Amino acid sequence: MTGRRLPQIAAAVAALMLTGCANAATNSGTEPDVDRVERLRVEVVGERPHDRGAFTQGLEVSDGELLEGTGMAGRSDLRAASLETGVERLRVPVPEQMFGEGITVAGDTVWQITWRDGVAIARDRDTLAERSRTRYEGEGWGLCAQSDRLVMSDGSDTLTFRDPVTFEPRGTVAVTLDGQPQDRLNELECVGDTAVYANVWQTQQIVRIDPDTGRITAVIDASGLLTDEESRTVDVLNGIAEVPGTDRFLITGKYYPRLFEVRFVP
Ligand code: DDQ
Ligand code: CA
Repeated sequence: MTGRRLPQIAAAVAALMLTGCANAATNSGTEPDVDRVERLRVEVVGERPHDRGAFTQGLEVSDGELLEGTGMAGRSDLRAASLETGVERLRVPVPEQMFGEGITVAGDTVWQITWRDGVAIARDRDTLAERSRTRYEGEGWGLCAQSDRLVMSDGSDTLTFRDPVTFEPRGTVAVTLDGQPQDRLNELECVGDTAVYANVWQTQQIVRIDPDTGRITAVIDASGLLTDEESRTVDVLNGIAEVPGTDRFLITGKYYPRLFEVRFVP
């Protein structure tokens, strides 16, 4: 029995090795390897103080302002500050003890979602005043806006697309790294319609996702931003905001004492 199977096993092993070699040959050839995941790091180009009392849940730059949504039941809010000076213009509370999560601007609306309350709040972009509310299924974590849809995370590997006006779901995509599910996707940042950045909960990693395929195209190591001393007083890295028209991003975290202006570089 064993004796007769051995040649088959040997043949299978040989076939596997040949497949491996064929792939290796393809990858080292002139064809671009579309599946290759870039490994990037952050280059700090600037920094400013960040409110150590802010449990940062959403971060986005809009019209020269930095919008920041914060969490924790009874303490959640939404702030708008000058990108130039850091001076805060407005701060409004999240009502009814709800736990604030991601935020994003779509047209003249700021959407602010909540963790387990199932409520998305639509606010006026200028006054940040609540205009309406809508309900959704499941948890709310991160949120960002493409030109014609919103992208939302819920702590799993699934991103849900939503209508930017009604908040109705319009489909989902499963996010993978080298073919394996990547869960714990948290704060999001849409860059154009072809890239969604997400920081991975409880890590110092940011991933760049192709929103149409769910494939992760880059893994960014954002560790080492805080001193050891500072690290002891913070929660997790959370918050990515593109500085529009530049190759720079603002990143921070929950209870972080500083906010960093960075570039993602090889
Ligand atoms: N999330 O932002 C990752 C979605 C949730 C973080 C919640 C961590 C604080 C828990 C506090 C307990 C309040 C029920
Ligand atoms: Ca963001």
